[in-house]
Parts: sequence; C-alpha cells; structure tokens
Amino acid sequence: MRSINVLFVLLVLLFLAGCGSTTDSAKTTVLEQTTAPTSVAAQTGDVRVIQMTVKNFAFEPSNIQLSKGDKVKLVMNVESGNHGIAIPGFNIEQSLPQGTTQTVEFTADQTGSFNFFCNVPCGPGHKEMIGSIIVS
Ligand SMILES: [Cu+2]
Repeated sequence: MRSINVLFVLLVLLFLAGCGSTTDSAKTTVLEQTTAPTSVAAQTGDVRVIQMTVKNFAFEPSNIQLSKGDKVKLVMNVESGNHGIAIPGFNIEQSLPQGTTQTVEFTADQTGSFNFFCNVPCGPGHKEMIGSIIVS
C-alpha cells in the first residue's frame, strides 16, 4: 500500500508541474496541439490538403479527384470578391470573404460526383462559379 501512495503523490506532483497556471491555458494548449499536426498527417497521406484559389469568378481548381475514405482539408484563398462555397453532398456551406483564407474539412466517405458552387450572389460571373468533386 505504501508504495502505491508514494506513486500517487508523485503522479499528482507530475500533473501539477505539467499544467499551466490555469486550466484555461492548459485547454488552449491541448487544442493547439490537436489542430497543428494536420500538416504532418498530410505528408503521411492521412489528410489530403487541397489548396484552392477563389476569385472573380472561378474556383481553381474546379475539378477535384478524391479516393473514397480520403480525409480532406480544403484550404481556400479568397483573392477577389466575396463568395461562398456550398458542397451539398457533404453538407458543407462556408462563406468566403475577400482577402481571407477559409478551411473546410470533410471525409470523402461516398463515391460519386458531387457538385459545388458559389452560394453568395457575387456579380456577373456568379453562375460560372461551379466545380465538381469526383470520389472514386
Ligand atoms: Cu457567387
């Protein structure tokens, strides 16, 4: 029993030493650690990071090929105009304000062809802002 008590005290001391001054800062640290490794995962093929440029009036690339099961991180750099992207097949809607970088993540868990389009009236080329995701 005594050695168990000593072990417990040591664990408590370790825990206290490892934590920040408040639980809030500890939580923040954990969150940062969980979001940061995605780029590492991308290199191993676990997450596919797709860089997209959004501008008046196009998504580039507008055709995206995926394999079923891919975890996808779509990183959209909005160069010009205020747009949005809707991918109904994956329940995604994201506004894309000019000058920002927006990210959506989803898993390509079904095969097929899935259209995406701009869902914010943005000007004369609005209806041309379309694309498709092919999952095979
Ligand atoms: Cu639009």
